Order: sequence, then structure tokens, then C-alpha cells
Amino acid sequence: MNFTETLQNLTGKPLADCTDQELYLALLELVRQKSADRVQPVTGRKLYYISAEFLIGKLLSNNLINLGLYKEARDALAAAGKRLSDIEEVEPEPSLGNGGLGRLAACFLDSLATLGLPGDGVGLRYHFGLFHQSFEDGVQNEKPDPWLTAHSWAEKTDVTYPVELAGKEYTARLYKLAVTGYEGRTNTLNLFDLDTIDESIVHDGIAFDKTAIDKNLTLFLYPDDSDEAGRYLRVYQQYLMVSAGAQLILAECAARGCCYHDLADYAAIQINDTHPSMVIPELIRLLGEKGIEFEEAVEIVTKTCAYTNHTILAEALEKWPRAYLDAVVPQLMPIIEKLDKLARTRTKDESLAIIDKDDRVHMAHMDIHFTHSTNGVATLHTEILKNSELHGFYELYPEKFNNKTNGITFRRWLLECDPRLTAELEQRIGSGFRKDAAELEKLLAFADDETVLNELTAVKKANKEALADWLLRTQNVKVNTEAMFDIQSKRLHEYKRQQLNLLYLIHQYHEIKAGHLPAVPLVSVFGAKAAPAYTIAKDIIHALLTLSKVIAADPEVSKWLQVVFIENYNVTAAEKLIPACDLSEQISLASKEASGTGNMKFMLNGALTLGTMDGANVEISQQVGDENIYIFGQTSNQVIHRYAAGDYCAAQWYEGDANIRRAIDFLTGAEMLATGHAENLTRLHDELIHKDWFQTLPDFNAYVVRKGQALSDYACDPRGWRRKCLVNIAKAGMFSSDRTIAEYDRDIWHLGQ
Ligand code: 6GP
Repeated sequence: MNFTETLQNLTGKPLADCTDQELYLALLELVRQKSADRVQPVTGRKLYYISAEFLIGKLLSNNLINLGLYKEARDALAAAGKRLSDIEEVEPEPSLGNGGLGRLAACFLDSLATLGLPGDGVGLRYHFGLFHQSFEDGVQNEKPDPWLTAHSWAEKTDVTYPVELAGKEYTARLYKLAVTGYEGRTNTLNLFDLDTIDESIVHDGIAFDKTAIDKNLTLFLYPDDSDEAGRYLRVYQQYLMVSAGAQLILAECAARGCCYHDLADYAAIQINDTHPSMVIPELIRLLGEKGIEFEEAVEIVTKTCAYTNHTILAEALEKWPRAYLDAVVPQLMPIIEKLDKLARTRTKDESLAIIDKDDRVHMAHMDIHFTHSTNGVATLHTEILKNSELHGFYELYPEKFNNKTNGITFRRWLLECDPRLTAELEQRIGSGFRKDAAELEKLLAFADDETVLNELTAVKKANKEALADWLLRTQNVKVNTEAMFDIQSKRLHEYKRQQLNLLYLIHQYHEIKAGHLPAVPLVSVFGAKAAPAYTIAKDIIHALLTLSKVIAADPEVSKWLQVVFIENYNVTAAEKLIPACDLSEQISLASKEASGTGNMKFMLNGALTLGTMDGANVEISQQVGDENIYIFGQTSNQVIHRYAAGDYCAAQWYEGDANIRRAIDFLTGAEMLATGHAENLTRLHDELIHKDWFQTLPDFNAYVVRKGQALSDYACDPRGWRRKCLVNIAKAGMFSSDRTIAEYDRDIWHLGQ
């Protein structure tokens, strides 16, 4: 049977007579059947990657590529007058993550399956992923973002586990989602849910009764935790995930012959940041029920589990008030107390305790004491953990600390999102890079080949046209594709410093007004969601939206400068933006971005990085060399010293620098106030002068100069620019998540052995 016939069997009628929805469902079913053929038996150690987030994005095209069906599907549909790209649009995006941490988990699942390693995900089946963002009157609005339809990728099973929350028993049901590897095996993403969730309790955007646990527990990814009920809900969610997950792990291992004493020979558990940390006491509790004594259970769990840290921001290192855990998981508290006592026998240092003197439970501390591995996600980040944030732990357990620089799956972030570049690469260096990313280096042989450089330019131009079409169709904005495309897309956070970019744009506005024209017109694109309760982040969005309108209304400036803030940035949008980018903004305050993974995606797609020496930017700059990246700003050591000295005073920078003053004061000047809201703009203005926690102002001038350099290189030396782009693509191989996963396996998991 050929592909058309197979698909037709599923739709029950000629493809030409089907709606896009019908074709989508038929393809979904086909993927289901084909991926089931690739499920393989597990021997030896199997990985369980427990994570509160799996930002998987749309799955249809990704699965078709991984199963080797993409071209056949596209051609069969085209023959019936249908377009695969239209069918892709029918699929709702599962936005089951906030940003980097969740997207990394999704890339890891892809690489595990591609490398043929037995490794499943464990998480929650949120009914609504991250909120849907829209802008109304220049302000972010949040609405639920449903993705579950009658037929969706996650399949309901008959498997359920009892989970006790606040003394009441709930039933967690398992849903399984097939994870296909590229020419690899099929693994599973296990997602838990309750049957009793009631979507109708959501009202007024994303508000709902936070206390009705049986109805709300898995409604939302990260419910707003700005109030106590929201924080309790997170503890409820976390325990549902780890308790059901731990029961699944024990059941699967037992079915393979494990007697629990030898759990570490059957399972490796990776704790993705602190959200799943309660899996440690929960496993000890469950092993206790199987008759294993506390001391041995601690040993087994330590051998089985490993922990990844994804941030040094203090507010993200979870510390739960003991009262919360007493209320929600009273069955765990005696175990956590025993773990705290045990940890205190290993060190006298009070700051390394699990339960502190204020009765807060430090989840990361429990992870480090009672797992065998703690890793950071880029070299600089791991060094900062060892030397400052977690220094005491490093002294106690130097052998536990290791680095695993992040990576991205090239299947989604090159083959799927940039078919033009993929085709160009294949023509030049063959298709080996699809499986072995290091082969991209072969492209270096063409660094001075005029034809290849011109073709890369043509690919970029075509991708910019495609982005322009998409922006017009979905956001109703028209952009000039002759301009340089400069993109900052990531969560909105002060440490990521979208406000630095904002101040630059205001500075440019003034320069253009003064007749100092830039080397090339600039389209500055932002994509970012702000946490619903994060006021200043929302003010930054408002300021950018307002500036965008002010500039658009000024013909003198709009010829040279355009600010576009796209609505509802998500994986789908990222796949459109990244291939079209010329300049990638990675401008976090040095020392604050653990790694970044957007930086890798942009580089792979031939954009040049404008960035600080932070996170994986450091490794990108080592790969490509100083001449192929635009680095600026304070180093992490300088930043750390400035924080330690405690003498940073933003007002001094504001007073002492006319350009900075002009840019900041514009926020509350007549032009902005005529269009925007005084409350938001004034708050941001004052915040920058009086707080500026993330040291925007000391980096301002260096940023302006470096960005000016990038613009002029782009405009005045196009061939040199394109050569730099080629080097970036060629050197991106090390940032494949296949490499990252191979390192985790080699150093931490030892899967299948
Ligand atoms: C993020 C880090 O901010 C980012 O730098 C890193 O690339 C990513 O994790 C993957 O490692 N952290 C989070 O998203 C987070 O929620 C608690 O950390």
C-alpha cells in the first residue's frame, strides 16, 4: 500500500475531499501506529526524567520527520491539492512549559529516543498550558490556552495510582504520549491527571478557585503563586507528580524483575530543578512500605537520583515553609526531618541544612545531600554554583558536581523549522549532519566560497520574507524585509534585560531625530510573556508596545526603525522567528542566565549573537571565535563583585550620563504619555533610576557601541557578515542535545547497562 492509500484508509474518503481537520486526525493516527512499531524492550537501567514542564510544542511535523514520513506526507497531500503547512495549523500547541527549562526537557526526550536510549519523561497533564497572551490597550492580557481535544497525542490509559494530599485520597490517572526519535526508538512521556478536573471553574481570564483541589489540580501550568493559595497549589501539584511518578517507576521496575533493593540497577531518575524534589522522600516512604529500612532506602535513592540546577536566581530556588508541607504532605514530613538530621551529621554548617531555623524546607539542599550528582547547565553556571552559590556543598561533596552544557534538538530547530537551510546544507555537505551534528563543521570548507555565501544570503532573505508574511497574516504588521532583523525572544525578566534593548531603541529614536542615521534600517522584534503577577515585567512590555506606536507614527524615524512585539510567543512562533533572524539578542546580566538555549537556536540558523559573557554565550564565543560574535558588557566576575560590594547606585549612572538620562526620561516624556499609561511608564522610569537590580545602566554604552558595530558590519561588509554566519552554523554542532544527552548518559545515567 502506498502512502496515499494508507492515509485514505484512515480518512475513509479521497484525500481531496477531506477537511484539514480530518487529514490532521488521520496523520495523528498514522503516527501513532508507526511509532508503536518502534517501541523497544528495556534492559538494564532506564531513565525517568521528572519535570514539571515539557514544552513539547506541536508534534505532527516533528513526528513525521522523525519517522521518516515527512516528504511522503507532504507529496501525497500536495497531489490531492492540500498543504501540510495548513494541516500543521490545525494542531493546537501544547504549551506545557514556561521557557528554557521546559523546552530543554522536550529536546532531551527527542535526543534520548534518537540515540536509542531507554528514557521516559514523567510530568503532569495540564489542561491549559502557559496562558495565551494578547495585548489590549498596550497591556498584556492572559487567557487560558487549551490544547486537549477529543483526539490528542496523550492517550488515556487504565493505569491509576492513589495519591494522598492533605489526608484525602485522590486518583492519579496515567496518560501516555509517544516520543519518536529520529530514525530511533519510541519512548514515552508519562503525564498524570485527575479525572475530576473541571475546566468550567475558570473565569475572568485565568482566575479560578484555588482551593477546589479536586477540580483545579492540573488545570494550569504554574498557577499564579503570588498568594498563599497559589503557593499551596504548587505543592499539591508537585506531590501529585512525584508520588504517581514514583509509583509508576517502582511498578515498571518490579515488572522487569527488580526486588527494590536493586532499584538503582533498573532506574536512573533525573530531578529537573527543584519542582520534583519531593520524589526523594516519597521514594524513601514507598520503599519503607516494601519493607526497606530508612538507612538502606536513603542509599538506594541517592544512587538512583541525580539533580540538575537551572538557575541561580534566589527566588527560583524553592524553599517551602514547613507549615505547607505539614498540611499537604504530612506523610513526608517525618522523612524530611530524618533526612535533615542525617544531613546535619555530615556537616556543622547550618546554611547547608534542609530545614532552616525559620522552618523553611530547602528543596535544593535535599537534592544535593541525597542524590549522587548535581549539575549546572553551562560551564560558567557550574563554576558559579561551585564557587559561590553552592560553595559549601561543593566543599562537602566535590565529586557530585559536574557540568552538562545544554543543547537543542536539531530535528526541530533546523530540519523542521528551516527546511531551506537544511536543503542548502545537504547540497554542500551531505546529510550526515542530520544524525551527527559535528558534521556541520564540513561547511567551513566553504567559508570563502562566493556561491555558497550568496546562497546562504538567499536562504536568509527567503526566511525573512516568510516571517514577514506570517507577521502580516497573524499580527497584522508589515515589516521591511530589506532591514536587519534583530530579535529578542525569551521569557520577560529583568535579568534578561529587555529593558536594555528598550533603552537602546529610545536612544536610536533620538539619534535618528538628530540626523545621525543608522547604517541600515532595523526591525527589532520581541517575543515574551511576563508572569501574570510580575508588575515590572508587564511595564516593560507596555513601554515597548507604546514605543512601537510612537515610532510608527513618526515617518522620520519609522523609515529606519520599527519595533514589533509579537503576541503570544510560543514554540510555534519561535520556529518562524529564528530562521529569519540576523542578530540574536542574548543580553542578560553576566552571571544570571544559567545557559540559555535560544542563543544556540539562533546561531544554528545563521544569526550572529549580540551578547554578554553569560551562560552558554561563553561557549558559543569559544566555538566561533571573537571575530564571529558581538560581545559586550561587564563580565560575571565584575557583576559578582559589584553585588558583593553592595554599592551599585543606578541614580549615579543616570545623573552622570546624558544619553542614559535622555533615554530613561523619554519613558515619561510627552510622546510616550500621549500614547501609553502614566502609571506603568512612571513605575518603570523610577525603577530604572532607583533600583535597576540587574545593572542595565553600567552596560548601556557598551551595548550601544557594539550594536552599532553589528549594524555597520551588516550594511557595509555584507560578504564578511555572511561569512560570520557560515562559521556560526558550522560551529553549532556542539550545541546538539544529542551531545548533551550522551554526556549525561556517560557520566550520570549509564542507561541500558
Ligand atoms: C532556565 C534558565 O534560565 C536558562 O538559562 C536555561 O537555559 C534553561 O533553564 C535550561 O537549562 N531556567 C528555567 O527556565 C527555570 O525555570 C528554575 O529555572
